[in-house]
Amino acid sequence: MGGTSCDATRSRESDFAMFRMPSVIVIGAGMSGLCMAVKLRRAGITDFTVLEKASDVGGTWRDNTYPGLRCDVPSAFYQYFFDRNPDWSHFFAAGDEIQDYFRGVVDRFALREHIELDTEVTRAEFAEGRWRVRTADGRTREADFLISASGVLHHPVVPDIPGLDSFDGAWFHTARWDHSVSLADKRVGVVGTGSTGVQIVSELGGSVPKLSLFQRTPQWVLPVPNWRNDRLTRALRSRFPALTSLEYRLIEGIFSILVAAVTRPGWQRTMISKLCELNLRTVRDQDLRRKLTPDYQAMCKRLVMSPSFYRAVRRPGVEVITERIDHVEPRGVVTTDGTLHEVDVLALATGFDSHAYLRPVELVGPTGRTLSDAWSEGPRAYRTVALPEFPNLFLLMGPHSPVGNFSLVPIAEVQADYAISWIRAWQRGEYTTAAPTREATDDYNARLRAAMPNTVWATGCQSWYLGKDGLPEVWPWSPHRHARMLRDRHTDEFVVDPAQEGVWR
Ligand code: NA7
Repeated sequence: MGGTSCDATRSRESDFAMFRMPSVIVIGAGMSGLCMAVKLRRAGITDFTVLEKASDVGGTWRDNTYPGLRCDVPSAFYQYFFDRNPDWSHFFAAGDEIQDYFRGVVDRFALREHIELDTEVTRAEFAEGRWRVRTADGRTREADFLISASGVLHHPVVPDIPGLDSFDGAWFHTARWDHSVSLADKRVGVVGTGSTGVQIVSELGGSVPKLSLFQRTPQWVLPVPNWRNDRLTRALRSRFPALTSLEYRLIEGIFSILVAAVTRPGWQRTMISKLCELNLRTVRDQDLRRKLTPDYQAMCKRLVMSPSFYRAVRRPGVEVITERIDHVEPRGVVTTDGTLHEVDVLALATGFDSHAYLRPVELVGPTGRTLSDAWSEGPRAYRTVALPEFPNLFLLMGPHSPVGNFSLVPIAEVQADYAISWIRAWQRGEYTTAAPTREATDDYNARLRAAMPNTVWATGCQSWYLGKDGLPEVWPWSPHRHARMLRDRHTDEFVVDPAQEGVWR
């Protein structure tokens, strides 16, 4: 390992350590960026700025406003543990309620003065011991630390369907829903049957004159009911906050069954598969059931949770179309069998580029290495949170984070705590610049890859979990193991304060 040891650095710098106040720039004011901001504030760090390219906070919950939007993780577990809301209206909250929660976080933790909206980061370069962050308005800001919190499912994938631009009606990606288009009396087409497509169909099926669902691959659906939290429950939670903590832990425990099911073969996997099969059997129409039957294992794609999808597709006016889309023409969608499916509005529920991460922001490390170079073979990080040759940079929701059918919120909290522990060490004068070694990063990634064959994501289906090489790009073990892994800083796996440029490896 190049560079001096932490202890040596500490003795050299401890005299002024107590007085060091770091400056921090966070990219993104979504769920993980706000989490980081609260953790910084609570750590007594005052010089931090969250740069957000949009004109509001909330990330996913700001961008997605489609009909029927709900989180597919129960609200009691999709919230910060440090800010538990007793008032969730339903077991699975609707999108606007979650967005309100995140806006509320800004007020409850007095973050407003730290957030710069409409400020898009275009480039960040580490030079002379600091990050220089350039924004689209031409300004450059400097900071000791850079935290990437730019989200996982952020860049919508708009498929290259021939003729799409010739369509006479309105079309849009579901993450850019055009609310100026009234759906009353409209024939609506939905392309895609991930969680988004399923939620839209469950909401609109039967309430618009015609709904055509263009399904390329059927999904396994777990029918988890979405009950309303009555007034008494909410009052009790408010009165006894320990109940919200109990509920959080209880749901976390239930989710560990799901996590076990996705990460290794066993009774959990069998049980969830059986529940999905039983749910499918509620579709009595043999032809429809055949169309909706997947030919891969349950959970290989992200498991869809819906108590109402199979009811919705049986409603009058709803059609599941399994012929592939050939092209779009002014009146609607033409499938490969030559049939024209006339629609007035076309919603593309076609997912996101889950491997884009920070990009198109260009990161440049002290050796001149760029993020595009570093990730030419696909996104790889050190323990999900850092990158070799990019010192004083921490990633939230970075490559291989445990996002497979789990709540992203506790993951962001663990990763933010890890970043804080490094920043605190910096404050104590233990180091000035630090980045993980390439060896430690390679070792860790080799262990990850070796564990992938056990996971359900590797059992033979296409999904946004898979990388270029066909291997899953998610965490193959339990989220608890991820939390344990980040409990310690593992300073021996870092290059700390190299004597000269160029020894970051
Ligand atoms: P997903 O889960 O990535 O689903 C995208 C869907 O769109 C999926 O059914 C795809 O079919 C389909 N798709 C993509 N491209 C096409 C084309 N060209 N033609 C037809 N169908 C297409 O995205 P979601 O927005 O539903 O969910 C994203 C996550 O958000 C979700 O996992 C939750 O965590 C919340 P395919 O299966 O690839 O054949």
